[in-house]
Amino acid sequence: MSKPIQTSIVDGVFLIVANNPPVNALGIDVRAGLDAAIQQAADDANVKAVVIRCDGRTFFAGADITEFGKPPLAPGLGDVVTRIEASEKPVVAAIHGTALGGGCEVTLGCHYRVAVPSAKIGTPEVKLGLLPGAGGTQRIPRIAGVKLALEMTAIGDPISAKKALDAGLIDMIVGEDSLEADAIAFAREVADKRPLPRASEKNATADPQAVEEFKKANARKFRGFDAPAANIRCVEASTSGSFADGIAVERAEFRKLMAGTQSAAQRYMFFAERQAAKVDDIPADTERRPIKKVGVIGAGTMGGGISMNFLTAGIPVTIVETAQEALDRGVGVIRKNYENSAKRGRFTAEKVEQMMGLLTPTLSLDDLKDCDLIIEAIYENMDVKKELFGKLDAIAKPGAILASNTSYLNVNEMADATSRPGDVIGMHFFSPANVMKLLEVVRGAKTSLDVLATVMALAKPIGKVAVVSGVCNGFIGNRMLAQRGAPATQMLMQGARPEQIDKVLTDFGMPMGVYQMSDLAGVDIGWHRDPSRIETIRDALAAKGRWGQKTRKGWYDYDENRNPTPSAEVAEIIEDFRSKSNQARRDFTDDEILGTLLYPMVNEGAKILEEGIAQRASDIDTVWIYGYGWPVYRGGPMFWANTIGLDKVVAGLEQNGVPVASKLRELAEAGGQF
Ligand code: HSC
Repeated sequence: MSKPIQTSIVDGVFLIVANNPPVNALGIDVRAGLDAAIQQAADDANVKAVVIRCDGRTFFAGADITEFGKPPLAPGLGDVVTRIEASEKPVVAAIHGTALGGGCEVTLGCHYRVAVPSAKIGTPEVKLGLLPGAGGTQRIPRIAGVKLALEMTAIGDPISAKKALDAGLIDMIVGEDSLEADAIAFAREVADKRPLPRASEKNATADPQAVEEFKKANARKFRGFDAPAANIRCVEASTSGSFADGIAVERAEFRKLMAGTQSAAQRYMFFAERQAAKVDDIPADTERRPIKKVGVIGAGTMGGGISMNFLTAGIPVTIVETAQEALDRGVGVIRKNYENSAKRGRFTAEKVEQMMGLLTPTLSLDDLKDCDLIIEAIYENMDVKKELFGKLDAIAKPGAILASNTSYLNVNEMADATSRPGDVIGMHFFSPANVMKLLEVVRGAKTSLDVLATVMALAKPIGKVAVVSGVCNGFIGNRMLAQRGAPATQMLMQGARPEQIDKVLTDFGMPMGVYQMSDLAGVDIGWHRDPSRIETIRDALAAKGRWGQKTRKGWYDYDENRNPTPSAEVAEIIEDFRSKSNQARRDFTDDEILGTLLYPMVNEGAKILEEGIAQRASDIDTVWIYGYGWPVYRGGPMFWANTIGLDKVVAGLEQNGVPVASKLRELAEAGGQF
């Protein structure tokens, strides 16, 4: 393998070029090479200035995350950055792609920075439960001020080259195709300028009001996470003492985060998400089918949201409904969603028109004949779906992929209603489908490999994280979700209150609890619709018109702004059921509620692995993070179970009389982990 750092001298400028595919992560060989190269430039009397550039698709995208959690190898990145900054000869960073994390910190150690217009610069460490630990929290505020430093470090989204230029984080935008030449010319220009601008020698001005406002504005977003507050503390430290003092704070905070469970969970999820895209038995050379036009059947909430994913990605969509009114309504909602996004500054009005221009509404299934992918998003009824797939079989062109957005039905049955079951697959989007990142890709027994490969690859351009699931009732996510319903009811029957159960889940970090979710979805979903037939608490609620948020009362009472309050009527209904069933009332601790609800889900996850429905435990975790809002700092149910201890999970299940999955028991007995 060639060395990751190559050097040469061009017109008196020492050119350092890194090449460490795929993203030029700053692993030990890169750091050592950089360090040696800077020394070499210092020692060479013919060198007047230095340029650091990267080959491949991007400037350094950060420290090598795979090294984290292992014994540190010298030189550390902080030391390399210090050495760059200490150089007596000007060092220029030549940035393209994404200068992220440690990559951004390398640029901040440089005396000057030039970038191509498409470059992005940022410190996303907070998304890994960390902070920029190589001086970033101290240098950014010294160059760009506290306000931007807070945003860049505690929120972690990269900024454009233009914004970086305005903030002083880069000195010049250069030609998109002439980065190296322009950077060398720039270096020659500044070669004799002294003193050298060093970020560590600047002062950052304290701005307590900006800090308070920032904390307040993001309180909801930061809830439960450790890293944002640590980033904020570091930025504050940059304004109150020397650079060295600030670095000491940064180092201590970094070490604390690195040793914690949250960062371990978030780093695990970084790789889990990327791993999920890989299907073990798809050969790398599998040819994908081109997807240039998509058909969507159903213009309701799901169909509309699904269509938006493709329109936003620039892929034309033909959307089909059975009645003009429903079609118009669906198209109207799509337009309104885009216009609202435009109001928030996400799109220009022009872009909205462009995307709407890609949409063809129709009442005729025949108009789908030239689509490469057709996704049905009609209501969940197997007979109706089978009939539809039969029709599509007659209409769709050869090679078109036929997909169902079912959230639990058997995709194999739909496939068998066609003469081309190899072309049939499940694409389970989550509501709202234009927002939620998860795409559960349901692989039927006969789905061909190239169809699966095509759909998995399609996820990225439409901004989704794809996870493959085998066929079973509810697939990975909903099958596990279903496990918490019965234990929750059982707790109600022993005196727990709906709001108490929900609070345990939201305190854990879930976006909502069992009963809040039921109220949002509709208490009446799946109800038999006979008010005189009352067999469950849910039947009693539905019979009284307590159908959830839509009727302003469900498990909770709602005011006009849909704010919930616990309901006395519901408490009475539950108490009535409890006393009739002769169950004794008892108290529940939060821990008990949590284990009672979540251990059965972990147990089901183990069965899903046993049956080969999910390829790997990390795929299950990816489903839960991106489809159900499981808090990423807890790493998904399977990772979370590992942190709790599988023996404790088994004991909790046994105590509640839940049969333990053999895979879970075996792992627990062997002291293993998922
Ligand atoms: C950091 O920099 C900490 C510093 O502050 C230093 C602290 C020093 C502290 C000392 C104190 C005592 N490492 O995403 P893709 C892999 S933290 C290793 O599909 P894209 C990725 O797994 C880091 N591997 O590509 C995948 O591998 P696979 C801060 C990394 O084009 C492949 O590269 N930086 C890696 O869609 C392609 O990745 C970040 O958080 C890394 N840093 O997106 C940036 N980055 O093919 C993280 C990627 O085997 N990276 N890989 O699956 C990204 O956001 C995206 O990868 C890019 C590219 C936007 C760079």
